[in-house]
Amino acid sequence: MSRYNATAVEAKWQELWRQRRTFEVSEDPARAKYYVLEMFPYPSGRIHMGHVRNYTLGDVVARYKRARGFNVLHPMGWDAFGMPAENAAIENRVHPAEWTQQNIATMRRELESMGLSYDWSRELATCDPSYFRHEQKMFLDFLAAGLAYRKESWVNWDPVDNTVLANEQVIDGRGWRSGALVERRKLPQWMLRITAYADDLLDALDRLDRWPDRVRLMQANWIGRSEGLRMSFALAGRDDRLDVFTTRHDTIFGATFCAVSPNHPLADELAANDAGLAAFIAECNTLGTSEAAIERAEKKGYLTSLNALHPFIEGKELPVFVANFVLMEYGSGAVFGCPGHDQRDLDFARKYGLAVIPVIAPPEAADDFSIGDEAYLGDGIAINSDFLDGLTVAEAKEDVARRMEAAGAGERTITYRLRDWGVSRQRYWGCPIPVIHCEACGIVPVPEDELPVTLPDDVSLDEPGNPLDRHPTWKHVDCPGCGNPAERETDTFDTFVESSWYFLRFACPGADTPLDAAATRYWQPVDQYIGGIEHAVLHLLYSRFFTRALRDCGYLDFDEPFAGLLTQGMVCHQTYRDSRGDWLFPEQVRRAEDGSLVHVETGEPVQTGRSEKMSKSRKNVVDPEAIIGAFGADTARLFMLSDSPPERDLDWTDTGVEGAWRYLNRLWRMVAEPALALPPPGAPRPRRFGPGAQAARRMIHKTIAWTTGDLDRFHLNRAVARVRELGNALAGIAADEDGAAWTLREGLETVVRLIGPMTPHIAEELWQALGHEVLLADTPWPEAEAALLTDETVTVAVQVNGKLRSTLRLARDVGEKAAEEAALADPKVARAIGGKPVRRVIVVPNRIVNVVV
Ligand code: ANZ
Ligand code: ZN
Repeated sequence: MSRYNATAVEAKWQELWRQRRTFEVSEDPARAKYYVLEMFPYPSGRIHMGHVRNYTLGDVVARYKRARGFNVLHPMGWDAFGMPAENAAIENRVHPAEWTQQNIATMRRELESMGLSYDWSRELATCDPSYFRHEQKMFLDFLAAGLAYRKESWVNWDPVDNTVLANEQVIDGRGWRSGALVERRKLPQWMLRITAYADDLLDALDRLDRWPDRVRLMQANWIGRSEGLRMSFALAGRDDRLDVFTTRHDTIFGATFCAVSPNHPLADELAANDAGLAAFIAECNTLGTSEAAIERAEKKGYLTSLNALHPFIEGKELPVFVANFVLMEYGSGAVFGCPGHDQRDLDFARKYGLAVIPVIAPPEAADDFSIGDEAYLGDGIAINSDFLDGLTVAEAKEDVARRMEAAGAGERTITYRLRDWGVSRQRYWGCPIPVIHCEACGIVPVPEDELPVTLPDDVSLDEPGNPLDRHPTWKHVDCPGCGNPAERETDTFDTFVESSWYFLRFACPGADTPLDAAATRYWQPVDQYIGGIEHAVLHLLYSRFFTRALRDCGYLDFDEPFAGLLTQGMVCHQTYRDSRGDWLFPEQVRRAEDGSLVHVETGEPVQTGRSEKMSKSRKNVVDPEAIIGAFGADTARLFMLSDSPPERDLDWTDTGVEGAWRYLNRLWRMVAEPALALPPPGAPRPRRFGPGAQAARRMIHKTIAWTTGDLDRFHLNRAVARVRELGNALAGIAADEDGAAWTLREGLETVVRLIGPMTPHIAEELWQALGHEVLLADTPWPEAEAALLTDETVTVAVQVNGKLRSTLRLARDVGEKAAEEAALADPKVARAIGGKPVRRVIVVPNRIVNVVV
């Protein structure tokens, strides 16, 4: 037998699967479906190890479920709009469309070389008009249903390039290209009303019992439901009032100031006559729009001339500040500050010399309680609080809420941290938003028979601003309503819009309508979704919202797009630096004779650093194509699966890869050159099995049961280990036992079938070598024989002439002959027999062997 040639074998089976359309599926109401999906990639250039891990995990699930008899939908496509294509266009003078198509071609070829069981006939790219035309139609339906609307919102504005920047284009507060300090500006933006579903999106998390708890918690925090009280404060010397939102109205007697957002109408009004305030507001607006940036910034305030009147303390006035930490978009854009019980308020009070009054104390310290550097956030009872004194936090809240409501100055409310989703991007390489602006008619939807609105090809990307806006002709159209000259919307969608429904389109990629009802009913929802934890909030939440919005527009009739979710860990690698501290690629490092690591060319010593997530910036990357070229896809897949559980991080090591490669070669020899001449496939089962064969059979069937359970629970590393152990166990079958060769075939076939989902090429090759004509990919999953799963051994007493001489552990039901042989071979029994001829052996199955001499 020749050595295992992974390259030739893998190409052969990939071609055969392709020719036979093995993984292409269609609706079949007679069969149960299973939809497994990996998060589709952005076509950035080449696949990386994170992709390899993600798609290997998905492929194991797909092939396993297929073998279990499910009609498995396992598609792949491309999240093909986005900024990198525009950046590449600027750097390399290549059109974003061309750059994207080239990358898709490269990455498709790479994925094909991994032997993934995709139904490629369903491939889609979101930048294709045949895809996004349906998205435009959905948007128009959202618009009609009030789920899409336009609103003035804050954006990052680059004052030099005169353009809106995405959050990731703001680096340390400056525009990524101009380096100018970024400003906050208000511009009309398209919004999707995700907040309409806030409660439902939150409540339904409880029912997603096949999602990781961590992801559900992150989504719950992101939605951020808060029950509180809207309180209105009278303002000294004015008729209008100040509304604040609080969740801690129990602390009202500890209030020592109020604060409003720099974007609050009151701040605006006061700034008109206060140059200092106007400057302060301008400074706040350079912070950028992200909540994280606001969270990180030093807390600052500006004291205004206003004072709010305490609702319960006659004559007590609270100074009103404009403060950079108050968000206009949350609650009512204003707060009362209680330094005793909020750390931010405490820091603020210390900075501006405001009083700190503790009003909640731990029960045991109620008599003597003061606040130092730390606000008291715990539970307790009210102190220094007049009529509230002695009440618990909950009771005090209730009392305050009731009194404020009775006075007509308060209302219990629920607020959410979740904001409506701003989907406008002032970019070229995205899906055009299908509306027209007419001076007379306002916003006019593009008529459906004019969809899709496609992008113009001839654009200049290397000038600042939005190329669609600058284009000489594209935006000029006649108004569909009145016929007068009008302008197209020049914003395109956030690319998260495309990824919010691609999983739906995979069920009916060729349909004329956005979704085909029958296909949707059959295939949806996704049974198992697999991807990175970085998408825990946005992508997954947007998809959950989109599904609900489509439901309400009559597209489908379910709520949750992903019944099961697996978030895989990262692929990590050790980091290396040279003596100057510059990062080195792994291939620039070798081991010197003394065992130390040195630079391949210079021989200089190399410092090794922690193992970290593979990233180009640290150069700790290994190119999947190089690994697949050298060892084959099965080796890469096996290594990805065997070292860590899927949800944990995985360390990529050369020795690990080599170990996987050696195992596959061992497997090859074990099956292709078996230790015994095997009976033909399907040979009838022998009637008797020797003890070793019987024990091996129990191991075979237990391994089937265990591995099946492991795969059902995603314990894929454990499944690999079990299959490897089974291979070792088969080596223990003695050649001359009853049923030995038959059992060896059963064992080898089982190994091949169980490892099939993980290393499909070598498994397919060995299945053929074992004499099978039906593809392994078309062969059902093995079933464990229940009888072989019970206690495999029994204790048998051995007597010589009626006297107990020894006990043996024997396989249950080994048969009389095997029991007799085992008894006679026992040294203690042999001593008792003392060389006398054996006259008779009486076997009581599974209990006693009596030797008569
Ligand atoms: C008074 C108070 C006293 C508060 C105290 C806290 C502790 P969550 O739970 O996240 O909803 N807040 C309200 N609106 C705000 C805004 N627009 N920007 C920044 N902060 C705002 O937080 C609710 C609390 O956040 C509210 O309760 C309010 O401060 C603050 F000892 O009111 B609290
Ligand atoms: Zn018009």
